[in-house]
Amino acid sequence: MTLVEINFDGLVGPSHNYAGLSLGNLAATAHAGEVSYPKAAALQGLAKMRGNMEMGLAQGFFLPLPRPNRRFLDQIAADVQTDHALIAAAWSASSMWTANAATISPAPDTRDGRCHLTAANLVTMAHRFQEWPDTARQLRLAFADEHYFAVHAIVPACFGDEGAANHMRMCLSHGEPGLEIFVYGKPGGRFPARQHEQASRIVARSHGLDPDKVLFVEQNPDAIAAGAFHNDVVAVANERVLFTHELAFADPEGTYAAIREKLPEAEIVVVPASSVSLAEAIRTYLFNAQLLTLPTGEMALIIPTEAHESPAVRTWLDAMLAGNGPIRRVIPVDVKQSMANGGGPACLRLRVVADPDRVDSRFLLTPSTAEMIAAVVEQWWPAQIDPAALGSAALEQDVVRARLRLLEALNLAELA
Ligand code: SUG
Repeated sequence: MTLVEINFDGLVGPSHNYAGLSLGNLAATAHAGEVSYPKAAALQGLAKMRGNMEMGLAQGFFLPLPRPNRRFLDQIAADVQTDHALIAAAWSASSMWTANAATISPAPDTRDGRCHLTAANLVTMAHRFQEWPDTARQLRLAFADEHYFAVHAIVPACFGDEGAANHMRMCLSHGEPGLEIFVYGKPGGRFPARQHEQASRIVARSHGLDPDKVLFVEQNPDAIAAGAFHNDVVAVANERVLFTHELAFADPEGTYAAIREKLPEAEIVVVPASSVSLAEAIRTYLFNAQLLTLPTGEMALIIPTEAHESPAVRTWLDAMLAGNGPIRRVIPVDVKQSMANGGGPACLRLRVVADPDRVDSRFLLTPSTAEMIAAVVEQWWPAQIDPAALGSAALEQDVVRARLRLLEALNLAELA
């Protein structure tokens, strides 16, 4: 059995829009009410996936969830004339950010030697709380083989859980046992702390992790107040490398020391605030990068173009590349449509370390599937959506049909 890291990106759904639903997510609130471009958004996401696949990396995807969500609309009894935010919530394409779909503990880390997945409850935001039943359904389909995978129900909804966006795994190589680092926030600040410490602890226990190979780390309250609503906005890890802003954690030195104690080979690359301020890190999403080990063994950082175009970030990255550090390549990608809602390259993917042969192959990207997806998106995805049109019957018909066409093309109509 060959364990590799598979990145499962969320395909951007046909109802992608800017409704300003996420308090504390500065990009999303800044773009509230703007016209969105679902077709361009989906093609940008697909281009990122193809780029990674062409570098020889395993690439998977998850399907957009059914929107507008009829079940949710029935539950909330919203009035289309007056309850705009609730209607927008039911139309949200937020499942594209699969870093929030679930938390994953790969087989080498768990007591029973299976890969454990817990769907995130996402209770803090109404538009995201509706995701988990359909997400769990999709996870159960993609990872159906119970000999290798255990898909858990959400943790009790009294404890907010935002999935892998607040979870990092460090190890010598993906297939070896790892150190799992859970990052939580403490409530009481300017913005909601979405990840509850108890949720992280419940996930760690139910995945059967060795308590010696787990860390629970508090996120810096100043980072949440500055707009880092998930830890993956200010830090990312891959194998033995942690790439982090100096203000990511409440106790940075204590965190680094605890990591080094458990993984002496850890390399911690810290970007000081004097080089890239917290505000610039959050504006550009430098850390919402995919830190990937290429088949050559080199590590590459897939950053959004917004980061690449920032003089402060660029100066720091150029110095990093000129030095002797573990990150050897920087690759910018254009995911501007997602970025405007606060979702960078790392938000758009869920990492699962597994044997691709054990995963339902309908969720794995190949060059021909990519072409098929692109053709469906080109033909059926709306070119643009004005948020004022959310709730309209004509638009509903378009987005429902578009998603069904995709499910049919991928032989996944059972998810309808
Ligand atoms: O939950 N944006 C998402 C962005 C999620 C980013 N994910 C990670 N950091 N891993 C969120 O805030 C905005 C939707 C709107 O306002 O229309 C939104 O849900």
